[in-house]
Amino acid sequence: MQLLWYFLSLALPTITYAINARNIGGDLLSPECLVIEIVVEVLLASPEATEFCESFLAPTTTISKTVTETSSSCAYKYAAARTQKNAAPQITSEPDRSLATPAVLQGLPSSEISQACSCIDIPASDLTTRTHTQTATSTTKLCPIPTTCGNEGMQWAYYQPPSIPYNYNCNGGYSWDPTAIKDMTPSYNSTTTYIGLIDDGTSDISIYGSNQQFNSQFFALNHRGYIYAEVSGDYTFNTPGVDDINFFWWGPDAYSGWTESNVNASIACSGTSATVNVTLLSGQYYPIRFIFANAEENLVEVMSITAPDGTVILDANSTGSPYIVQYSCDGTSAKPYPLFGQET
Ligand SMILES: [Ca+2]
Repeated sequence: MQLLWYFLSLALPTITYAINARNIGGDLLSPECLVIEIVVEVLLASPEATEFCESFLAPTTTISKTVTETSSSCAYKYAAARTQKNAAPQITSEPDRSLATPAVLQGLPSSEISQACSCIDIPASDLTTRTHTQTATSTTKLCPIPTTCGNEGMQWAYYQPPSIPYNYNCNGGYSWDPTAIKDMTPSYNSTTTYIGLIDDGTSDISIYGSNQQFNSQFFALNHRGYIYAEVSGDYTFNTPGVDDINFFWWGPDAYSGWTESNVNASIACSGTSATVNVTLLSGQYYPIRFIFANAEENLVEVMSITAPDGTVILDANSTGSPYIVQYSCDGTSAKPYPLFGQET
């Protein structure tokens, strides 16, 4: 058959110019059909030709379909894998080629099959539109992931309030009113992505990687920021021990109005762990505040925040994350704190 097409192609100019009124079944043939007249005649004699050509010539329409997938796990440790994905649409159904190609057309390229089929003059009304479905895949995140904008970490400030009482050997029964630093201008402030400080308090110290050295006695640290709840559930705030005193607030009181009486957890001169469980809702920022103070010598400030799935959100080894921030990028869902020294 391919040999036949080859010779027909060579003869095309001669045949085209030599066309007389030839017809098949009473219809005039176009020059293109005359060239393949033999094929067309065989095709017309083929009992399956019409049905095949109707299928082959049928116009197509394409519809787009989106399949949405949702991640099955919702936890901090899976956050890196929960990226939004929009796969390119792909044709998932080919044109209907279920009918066998008539023997006379076998081995020919689609363009020539199409030409031959068009020569048998099938009414357009007999051509049933085929449908292609293009499927795009969209993966949605079950859990929101906040954006970052240089807002990672907590703000902290160093003070030496004269109100910190002596407490040699941290013998217990210790108290100090942290509101003393609300309107006190700190001698230093910065940000940190981790919390944790242990020292013997016999000389000046660096705090949270600062280049500056600080007096390690009779000082207070004020840390404030927000925790972003990636998942809903109980978050654990833990202080395994302290020397000399530690305070923790969360929620609106942590932003403004924090006092000794509304503190969510406080611990002084203790090697015993203090734990607070708070229920947070996914997708929300919550103010958090830690205030630590040391009197003489040894100082121990150790604390952590653990998510419901066991992921440690904040401790002495934490690095920057979108879950502990100074403020939200939109400036409203976690509004910036006032300047240190101007807190209420
Ligand atoms: Ca101490």
